[in-house]
Amino acid sequence: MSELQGSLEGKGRRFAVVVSRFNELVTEKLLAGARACLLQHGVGVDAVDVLWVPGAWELPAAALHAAHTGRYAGIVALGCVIRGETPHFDYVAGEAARGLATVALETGLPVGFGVLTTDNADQALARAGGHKGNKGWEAALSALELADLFAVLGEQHAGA
Ligand code: INI
Repeated sequence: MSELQGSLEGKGRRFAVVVSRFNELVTEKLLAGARACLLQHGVGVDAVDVLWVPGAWELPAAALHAAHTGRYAGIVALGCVIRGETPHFDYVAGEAARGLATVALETGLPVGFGVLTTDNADQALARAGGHKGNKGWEAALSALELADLFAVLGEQHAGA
């Protein structure tokens, strides 16, 4: 029996952060958290590409294109969908989540999910560096861990 868990070492790896401008007051804080997390875990400052998109709806397509470049060990997707602001909250939030999961499964790349879905702006800000932490940091952390896990699995597969 063997147990595997990816390390959080980011040195030598390149990441794309796709981030939406909609609710930018919140998403810029998610971006700051994600960037700090990647840099603190050894990712080079020039090895983080930030790709801005209009809204959460556009995140999956941008993540898919980033994945297809073959440049990245992982992708971090950041957005903020607030229920009070839109009757189509469920479509935007649901499709962003579904689309990002599809990108991860179809490309095999880790996609950290840092899309907030909240009832109001206060709940979002609390999760973007406020008293509930920073979901951008958490999404970057999961991308780092899975990038390493997938690399280890790839090496094992090559050596098998
Ligand atoms: N996009 C968001 O990221 N968050 C939202 O809360 C939101 N609202 O409220 O509508 C939102 N809409 C824009 C959407 O993501 C697309 O950018 C737009 O429909 C153009 O395709």
